[in-house]
Amino acid sequence: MNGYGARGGIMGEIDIGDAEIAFFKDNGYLAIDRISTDEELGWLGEIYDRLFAERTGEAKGLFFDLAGPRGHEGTESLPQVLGPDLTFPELRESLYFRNAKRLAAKLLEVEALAHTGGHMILKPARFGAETPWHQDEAYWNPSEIPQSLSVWMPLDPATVESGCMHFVPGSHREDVRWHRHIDDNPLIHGLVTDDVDTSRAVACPIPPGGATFHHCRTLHYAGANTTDRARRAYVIIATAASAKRSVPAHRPWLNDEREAVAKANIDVEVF
Ligand SMILES: O=C(O)CCC(=O)C(=O)O
Repeated sequence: MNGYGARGGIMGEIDIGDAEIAFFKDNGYLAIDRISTDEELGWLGEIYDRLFAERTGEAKGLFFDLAGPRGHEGTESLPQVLGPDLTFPELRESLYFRNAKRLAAKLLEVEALAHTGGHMILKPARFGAETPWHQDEAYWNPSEIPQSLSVWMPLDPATVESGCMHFVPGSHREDVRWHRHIDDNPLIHGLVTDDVDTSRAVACPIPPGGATFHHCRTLHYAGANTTDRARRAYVIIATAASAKRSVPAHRPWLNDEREAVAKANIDVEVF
């Protein structure tokens, strides 16, 4: 199997079977071509466009450019909204959110999730920057070993040209790589690792309303958007109970960012 699966049930409830679960376990990612309905995508798109047009939560550090330095003037090339469900709690009742939670618990092989949150990443038409190779865990608390995955749903066609996801199969079984901030600028939140064999990478183009799942250690990347249409993506992060590390992992890039933001006197919380 190639990582593509999922069956639609009644009222848009999507399910996956043993083959998809086994594929995720082996490869650290999975792609399915349906997790929401076209009708719901229309509604989600309205909320999405509003959050970005209003730069929701910017003063609190919830809206910023993932690929540009904090506090810079000018158009964002990779704008992101954190916690859209804090502004619109009804997002948590969406078919997408409910399917994402249920399928995430199956893929993580847990009865219940400890936490689910989300963020939205926009690659503007012709201008959206690449999301460089990274592992999500590199952003997170170095004292924990998370049991977590992300569900990534595009609201527009996700193609190689518009910025679909790429994964390195099996990398979820490896360590968290050394990361640095994009352009070696700790005022840029986005992280990149140079320690990746891209010849092993697999691109996962999917239609709007499809989804990819990736483990928090899976190396992944999304290219720049060179098309005439925006590439909107809504990501849900699903986490089961995490274990504590006896010694925190060495991730100095996390402190570098906090220190750089404090030194530049930028009054935002770094998440
Ligand atoms: O949407 C993107 O460009 C990248 C998304 C990503 O890196 C993630 O969901 O972890």
